[in-house]
Amino acid sequence: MTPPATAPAANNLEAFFMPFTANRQFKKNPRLLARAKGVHYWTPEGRKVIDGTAGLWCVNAGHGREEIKQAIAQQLEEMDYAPSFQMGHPKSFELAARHAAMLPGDLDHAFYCNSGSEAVDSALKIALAWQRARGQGTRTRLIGRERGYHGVGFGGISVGGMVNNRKQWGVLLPGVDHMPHTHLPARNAFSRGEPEHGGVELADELERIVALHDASTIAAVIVEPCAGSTGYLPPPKGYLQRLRQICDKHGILLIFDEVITGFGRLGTGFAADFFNVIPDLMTVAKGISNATVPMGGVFVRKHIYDGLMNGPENVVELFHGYTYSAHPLACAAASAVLDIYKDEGLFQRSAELSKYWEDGMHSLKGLPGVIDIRNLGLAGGIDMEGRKDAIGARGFDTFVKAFELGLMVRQAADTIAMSPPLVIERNQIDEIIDLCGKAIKATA
Ligand code: PXG
Repeated sequence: MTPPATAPAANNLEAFFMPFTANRQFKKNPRLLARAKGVHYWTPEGRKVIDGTAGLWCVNAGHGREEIKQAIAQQLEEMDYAPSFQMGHPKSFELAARHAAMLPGDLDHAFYCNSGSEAVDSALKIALAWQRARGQGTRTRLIGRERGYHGVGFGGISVGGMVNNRKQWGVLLPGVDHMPHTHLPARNAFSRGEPEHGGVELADELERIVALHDASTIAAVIVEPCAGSTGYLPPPKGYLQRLRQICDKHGILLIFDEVITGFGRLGTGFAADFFNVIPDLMTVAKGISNATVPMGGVFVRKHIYDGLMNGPENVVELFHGYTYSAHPLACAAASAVLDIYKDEGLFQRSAELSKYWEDGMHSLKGLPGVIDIRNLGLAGGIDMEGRKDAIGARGFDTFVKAFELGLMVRQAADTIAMSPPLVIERNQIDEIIDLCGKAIKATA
């Protein structure tokens, strides 16, 4: 008998070309999520999974927030879409003013886009345009860092430092250089919070790069204040402060990629607050809208914005933007999320929980093959000894095992990273740590 058209195909997973996924492996043994509320997911069969990663570091206020849902629905009712090129809608200006008010220093202007990758490419373009506008058009070089993740646009992978994200795509942007990464396990293994050693000397590597290329060729330096995707690498003490000094000395713009650290992950609004270092440009995404509607942004200091407001008033100052820049639904969601962050004091909550989280993470020291544990704010990374000749195999098995046990974690090679929603409770942190420990033991 021919099955009715509505019956599931033998393998109806085939058509979706999944991002950053081993498609064939996944489709043989899929891990599906069908519902979410608070700090939990449920599989289509109804199995409950605790969200140890806030989705992909993005659902900071927890899943299924009614207030956000209502704000999006109301906006959809009022106006589904409006262009932001030579037109505007009130919520975009309102949101930018709210962001400017909560940002440190004179980060007073917001450029909106739809993802972290777009935010990074936008920030790099703003940096180049600003250098040119102030008569320093020879400054075209961009400096990133090994192990950095700045999304997947050509700009982002060029300044990024993850080999797998770069090697398939040829020469990338010309004129890019990289500072060394900040992971020094021999000196800093099992650090709690910011590692003690190497901060200033690692930042001084930027001086070496300046000496090689000359400051007059360098537009900007971009770093994640705390590297996320690569396995969570908090910066050693003094590192970011020193980078700021070197950039100031040489007229180089400093860009913080706060796609992960922004909106409360470190227990402050932004990493810039946590480290008391104000970048010239800051990229955000993820927590900006609690991942309900895709959104990203570049926050820009006053002198950068002012520097671009030159030339005749009728001329477009930055030939850059997206159809969905400041999409009304994204703006409505982002504004509702700000209310939640404020009303529930979630950044403060993240700060208060971070010590408990730190103790939980470090309680996994001593498990088989655990060679480093790091934490900062409400996130952390665990390095495991890999299997011989199979980099990442143990990490992947641990991720799968955790999911089977009812915990979602992230895996990068043989590192496990976790970053729960900021609404997590202490007993739920205990559960996450317990399940993570079981998964690590099971794959030893
Ligand atoms: N910058 C940083 C610092 C990021 O962490 C991006 C830019 C790009 O954002 P979009 O929205 O274009 O994906 C990111 C994204 C992981 C993981 O496993 C991390 C990200 C995305 C997916 C997975 O750690 N970060």
